[in-house]
Amino acid sequence: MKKCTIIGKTGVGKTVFLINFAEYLGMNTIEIERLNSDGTKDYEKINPKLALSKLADGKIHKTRNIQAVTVDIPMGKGKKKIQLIDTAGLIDGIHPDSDIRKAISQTLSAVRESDFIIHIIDASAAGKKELPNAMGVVDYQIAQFAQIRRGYVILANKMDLPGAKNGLKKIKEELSGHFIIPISALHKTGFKEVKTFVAHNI
Ligand SMILES: Nc1nc2c(ncn2[C@@H]2O[C@H](COP(=O)(O)OP(=O)(O)O)[C@@H](O)[C@H]2O)c(=O)[nH]1
Ligand SMILES: [Mg+2]
Repeated sequence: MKKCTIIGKTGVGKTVFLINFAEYLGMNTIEIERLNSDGTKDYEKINPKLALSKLADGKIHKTRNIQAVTVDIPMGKGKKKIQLIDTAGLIDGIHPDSDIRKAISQTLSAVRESDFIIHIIDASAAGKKELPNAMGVVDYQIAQFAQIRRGYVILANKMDLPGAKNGLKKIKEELSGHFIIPISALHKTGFKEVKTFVAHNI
């Protein structure tokens, strides 16, 4: 099964995207696979509404361990199963909490082993700050590095918020050469384009 890893700074909307996109693709229940720091795995089946309230509340580093959801992506006449992997936000510098350091190191291995990378940026934040700061310096470097591999897309999220249009313009200028799709993970806009792009590039 192909693996698609979702990366991006904490709070950009990775978990909301994962859950709402799975729901958009027709998953009525979401099976969440969680990798614990001791290497064991937990499985949980929940509906998307409950998943949203449990997993995405904007708390810093809520997603400490990698969570994966398997979805079907329509491909031509058939469909293909892919695993979407949520990650802990990458942070700059070395975090004092060893659990968070472990989660970040899990993120980096997930990136290495994935067939496709979805990189989410908060376009409303990018409208306010210089891009490397809005994205996080580590994320910014990943974006530069990812330019050399195929299977990489940037989602400019929170397009429903003020300032996001301006942020999107900055992201496009700064990261020209990348495929950039404006979305609102919360309001499920731009999802059709994401589905098409993933189906064509995985
Ligand atoms: N307005 C708006 N808020 C969003 C959107 N996507 C996510 N959020 C909010 O941003 C916060 C962080 O979302 P979350 O998915 O937990 O971010 P993560 O740390 O990247 O996983 C939550 O309060 C979400 O409700 C969006 O498209 N628009
Ligand atoms: Mg999260």
